[in-house]
Amino acid sequence: MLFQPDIERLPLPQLRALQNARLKEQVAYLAARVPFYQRRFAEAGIDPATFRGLEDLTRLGFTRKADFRDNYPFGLFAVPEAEVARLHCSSGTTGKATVVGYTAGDLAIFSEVVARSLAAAGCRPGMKVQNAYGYGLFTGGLGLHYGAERLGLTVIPVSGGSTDRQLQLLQDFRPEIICATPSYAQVLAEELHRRGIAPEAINLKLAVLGAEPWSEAIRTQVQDGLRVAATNIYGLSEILGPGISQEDVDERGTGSYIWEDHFYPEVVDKDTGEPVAEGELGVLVFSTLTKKALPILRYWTGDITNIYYHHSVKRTHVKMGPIRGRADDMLIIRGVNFFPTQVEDIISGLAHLSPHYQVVATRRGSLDEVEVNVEVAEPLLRELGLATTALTAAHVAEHDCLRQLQGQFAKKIKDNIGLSMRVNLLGCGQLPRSEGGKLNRVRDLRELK
Ligand code: DLL
Repeated sequence: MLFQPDIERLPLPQLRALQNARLKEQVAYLAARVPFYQRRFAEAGIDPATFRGLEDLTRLGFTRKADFRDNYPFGLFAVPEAEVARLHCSSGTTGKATVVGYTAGDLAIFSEVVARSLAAAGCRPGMKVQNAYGYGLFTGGLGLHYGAERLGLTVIPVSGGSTDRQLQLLQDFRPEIICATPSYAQVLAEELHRRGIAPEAINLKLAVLGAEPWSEAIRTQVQDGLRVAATNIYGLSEILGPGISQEDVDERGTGSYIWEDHFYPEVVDKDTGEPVAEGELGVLVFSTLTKKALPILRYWTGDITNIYYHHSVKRTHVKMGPIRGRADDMLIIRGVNFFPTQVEDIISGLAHLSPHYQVVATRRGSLDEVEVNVEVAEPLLRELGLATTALTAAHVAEHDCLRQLQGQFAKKIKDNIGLSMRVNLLGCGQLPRSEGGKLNRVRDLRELK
């Protein structure tokens, strides 16, 4: 099962018909089983018997993370606990974890869409994959694991972290594929370089990266450092886990295919909740079409992106752009809304900055302030004859080109985002790195005072 042309190339009218039929079934199923949705349907005046499918979906309000919390742990489940084959939790640092459950049938679909994703990423049966997503309650490890097995790959279930062991296995077992968060793939690339391990000592060809936002600059760093073609995998626990969308290895940079036969996407305005035009940015919302243990309608992911149809001969399914940020990650600084990924975009356009950055928001008196810490690219520091790992403000002051770089970056921030931010240039490795999982590049210290 490499490529499923009958599904992945289904002409749009047939895809819509399939989605309509599945959505109607999902609504009838929920109406019979889940009190939360019974109430929601009643409030929205939806009668499952006359529900017409996609055209009626927007009558329903959004399901949000708070609804999971209010129904903790199993209140949204549609099957008796005994029929739940596995439980996972979504990551998240605040409040109670979000619990999700799967029937054996859900797990089979989970494996199938991850296998389909890996195939689109260029993976082929017989290849070996080093799976550096965390195993455990996080959906990344086991999600990728079973999908990889389903595709016929040999899985090396190393989990996240333990960089020494990761590097050893890359050399000894010579897997062609690595699955990891992009920030951890950056760490592996840097460590290979730092330890002087020759590129020929490893055999990687593909990297399947996701679970956190990443940029084209990070793609370049990982692709060059690990000598791989790196593609994006997206997903979230509340809807399934990884494998909701995937970038094709030959169409890198043009968006990730959403597997529309199982997940129906919408993009809505973050303030009004109204659908936006195709291609416009907004909050991504998903409805499951085939889930049994935990079907969810109109889930407000909080992820900001756009969706669009395109002209690929390979597949008909809609594509989504990279995640631009989260509706709730948005920082409001002196009244200006901004996403940290806007800073990342500017960094991508400046040759002498590395993709490692951190945004720190603080409050002095009643005034919000933002600082951007960014590491300077190693070649420039070498060229200047500076110690690459310990750059100080004094060094910056002494070198015209560093001062210019700092000024240029600050000016671009001011011009593009409309905010003045203090820019600190750092040496290589001065900012925190991923310890194997997701990396938080934003520190909002304002509430702590
Ligand atoms: O992160 C599932 C996953 C595992 C996806 C492994 C890809 C690879 P959660 O822990 O529930 O699930 O976190 C979901 O992570 O709403 C996004 O904000 C973010 N996210 C996931 N994939 C991407 C991606 C997993 N490719 C939340 N790009 C989502 C940007 C991503 N953000």
